[in-house]
This record gives sequence, C-alpha cells and structure tokens, in this order.
Amino acid sequence: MLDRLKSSIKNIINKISSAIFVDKKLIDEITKELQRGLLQADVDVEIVLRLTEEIKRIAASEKTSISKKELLIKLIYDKLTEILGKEKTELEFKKKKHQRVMLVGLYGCGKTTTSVKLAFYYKKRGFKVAVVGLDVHRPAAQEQLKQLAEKADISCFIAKADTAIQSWEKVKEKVNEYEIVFIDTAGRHSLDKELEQELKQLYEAIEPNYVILVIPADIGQIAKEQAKGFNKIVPINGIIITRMDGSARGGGAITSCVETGTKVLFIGTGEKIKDIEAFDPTRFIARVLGIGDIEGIIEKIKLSIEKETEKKLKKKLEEGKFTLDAFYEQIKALQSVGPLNKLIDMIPGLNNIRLSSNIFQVQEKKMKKWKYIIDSMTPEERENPEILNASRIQRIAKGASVTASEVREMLKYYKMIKQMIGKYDEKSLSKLAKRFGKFKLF
Ligand SMILES: Nc1nc2c(ncn2[C@@H]2O[C@H](COP(=O)(O)OP(=O)(O)O)[C@@H](O)[C@H]2O)c(=O)[nH]1
Ligand SMILES: [Mg+2]
Repeated sequence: MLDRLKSSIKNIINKISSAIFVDKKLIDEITKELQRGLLQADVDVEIVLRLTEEIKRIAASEKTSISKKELLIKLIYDKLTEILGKEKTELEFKKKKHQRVMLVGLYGCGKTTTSVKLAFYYKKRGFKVAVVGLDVHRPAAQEQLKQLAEKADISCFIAKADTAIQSWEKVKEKVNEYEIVFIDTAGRHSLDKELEQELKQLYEAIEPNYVILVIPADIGQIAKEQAKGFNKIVPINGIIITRMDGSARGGGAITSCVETGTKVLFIGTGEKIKDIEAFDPTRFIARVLGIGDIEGIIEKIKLSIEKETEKKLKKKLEEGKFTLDAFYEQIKALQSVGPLNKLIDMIPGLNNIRLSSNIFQVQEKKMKKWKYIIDSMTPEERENPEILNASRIQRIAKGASVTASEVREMLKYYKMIKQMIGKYDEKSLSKLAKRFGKFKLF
C-alpha cells in the first residue's frame, strides 16, 4: 500500500536528518521528492503543488526558535495530515436506540462486504446490530450478504421482492429491535437515472441516520466525482474506501474525497470481515512512514509544542485551576500509558519522588464510578472541590448511585495529585509538561 510514497518520505527524512544546513537547495530537493511520491499515489496535481508550495514558503519564512530541521519535518507531517482530513471522524451511535445506516456505491465497490464488516465492527463495540440486503437486482447478491453475515454471526434480513423498496417494506418492522442496522443497497455500473431514482426512494423510505458511500481505492482521484455525484442525490455523511490493501492509488482516493469536504470514516484493508479500520489521518501517516520514523517525528513535534504546553500548565497551576474535570481527564489519559510513577521514572530528576507502586493504576470500574460522581456535581463544585462538605457529598453520592466514602476516596486521589503537581519546581514542571504534551492535560 502506497509503497512509493513511503519510500519517498523515508528519503526525505533521511535527507533532512543528514543535512548540515537547511538551505534553499535542500528544501527544493525534498519538495520535489515529496511531489514525486504523492503524484505516484495518485494525489491530484493541484493538491500536490499547493502543498509543496506551502512547505517551501513556510520553511523559507518561518523564524522560530525550533531548529529548521525539526520545523521542516513537522511541516511535512502537518501538511500530509491536512490533505488526509486532519482529524479522525467517527459516526455516533446511541445505545438503546434504533439507528439505520444506508450504504451506497457502484457495482463491485465493496458495499456488501463492508456492510458486514461494519456490523461486525460495531457489534464488537457492544451494539446490537443487523444487516439488511436490498440488492434485488443481482440474483446472488442477497445470498452473498447472508453468507457473510452468517460467518460473522450477525443477524441478516433479506426479503425477495421485485423492487428494493418492496423488499425494505417487508423487513423494516423486523429490524426495529436492533440498535444499528446496516442496509446494503444495489449498485450500477455508473450513476445513472435508474440508480438515482432508486436511491432517492430508498432514502425517503428508510430515513437513515447516516448514508455512507463506499468507494474502491483503485479508482484514485475519480473518487472525487463519485463523492460529488452521489452527494447530489442523497446527502452523504461519510465515505469508506475499500481495497486499500491492494491499491497504490489510495492516496488519491482519500485526498480527493477530503477535498470535496466529505469525511473518510473507514478504510477496508482486506477481504476478511475484520479487515476494516477507522480512518485516522495521523495513524495512516504513521503507517506510510513506518512506525519507527513516526515516533521520531512525534518526538520532534512534541519539542515544538513543549513551550506552549508548559506555559499552559504553569498558568493553570498559578491560577490554582486543577479542577476535577482536569483530574479525571488526566487519570483517564494515564490509563493508556501506564501508571504515573512509571512515567515519572522516565523523567530525569523526578524519579526521586516516592510513590506507592500502584497508586495511579485506577481500575476501569472505579473510573466509571468517578465519571458518574463528577457528572453529579454542579459546575461550581467541579471548579472548586473545596466547597464539598458532608451534605454535598451525600447528595452527589446519591446522584451517582455510589457511597459517600467512594466520593471521598476520589477526592482524596484528586488532592494527592494536586499536591504532587504543586511540589514540582520549574524545571521538573517543564519536563512534565513535555511528557504530557500529547495527553492534553487540561
Ligand atoms: N482486498 C480487498 N477486497 C475487498 C475489500 N472490500 C471488498 N473487497 C472485495 O471486493 C469484491 C466486491 O465486493 P462486494 O462487497 O461484493 O461489492 P458490492 O458489489 O459493492 O456489494 C469482493 O470480492 C470483496 O471480497 C477490501 O477492503 N480489500
Ligand atoms: Mg453487493
């Protein structure tokens, strides 16, 4: 997948790392290499030129304290993420509610497979899911869905009928009890009048919460035309790009969709049911770059944001604003990286702070309770936990269905961390801020 782009970016990073000076010649060289890599991944020429011009311009003009080399790497990283849509977009589903997702796309784009992949993905996340097959035009289409669903142990509803609408009418009552229903529709070779009419009618009958367009990576930049075309017929909430595993043109497909303003939600990475990934631009670049390299880059980026985070952290502490919300967010963030004492061990100068070994390893169950406790507080209480007296604690405990001593326990943790942060001297604090840069401390 995108091998050429990968090797281009590797070359670029090597060039930057080994250069003695960052001069015009080097910037020209790396932007040319980047252009080559992107064009071979089928990214639109205009996007490529815009991006490389921007890199040239900023690299030449920026006057920062960060060294030019780091700046260049960060720039390339930022700009690549930008053309891939910057942030991860996720569909939102509620528990205990009936929601419908309609999948649309041309023949062979991967709709049927993707319907089951998606159902499987959300089933794993605790939703009660089902798939519905409305492709009544191709004889084996509904059967194919049924077989795939059976393999994944997912409820499947299909009804033979002359039209997709009739088929939907037959099953719609039956799927009401499911939380998310993925509806596989028929495709055509092209977006013709017939398909247009069928999709419009289905959209009105189904009233989906989301419509998802499925596009195969191999069509490259043509993805843009499809995104625009389908969006004229029914409002497209997001795109899934399939067959990213087998195509070098995925870069073009993704960037051209992003250009139209539609979000890429998932990518298909194989024929198996589990071969689907939520699309996250940053992680995608990590893949293109190879994970080792990305860590190096992140480290450099962290350096560049260090100052800002440090300033923020200091300001918050000076204002005495280590609120309960911040406390909760921090504890949560720490669960993913391990106990705080481990983190502290990694920071020279801080490792002499004594902590009992498991003090910051809060169990998931407890975290949930803490969330309920914090949710049961008034905004004022969250900002100033000092005002929490016995009767307030009682009220909160009741609201969160926990005991008063559980509320007190949480407050004890909170105070402990607050105190600990308060003890840091400036130098240690800046190191801590650096470590926490990517965890969004506040
Ligand atoms: N390698 C690979 N094959 C895929 C992926 N998604 C779908 N396919 C294959 O693409 C072909 C067409 O898929 P299908 O779901 O029948 O497309 P539909 O006509 O839109 O319903 C099938 O052979 C699938 O196995 C993917 O992400 N990677
Ligand atoms: Mg199909």
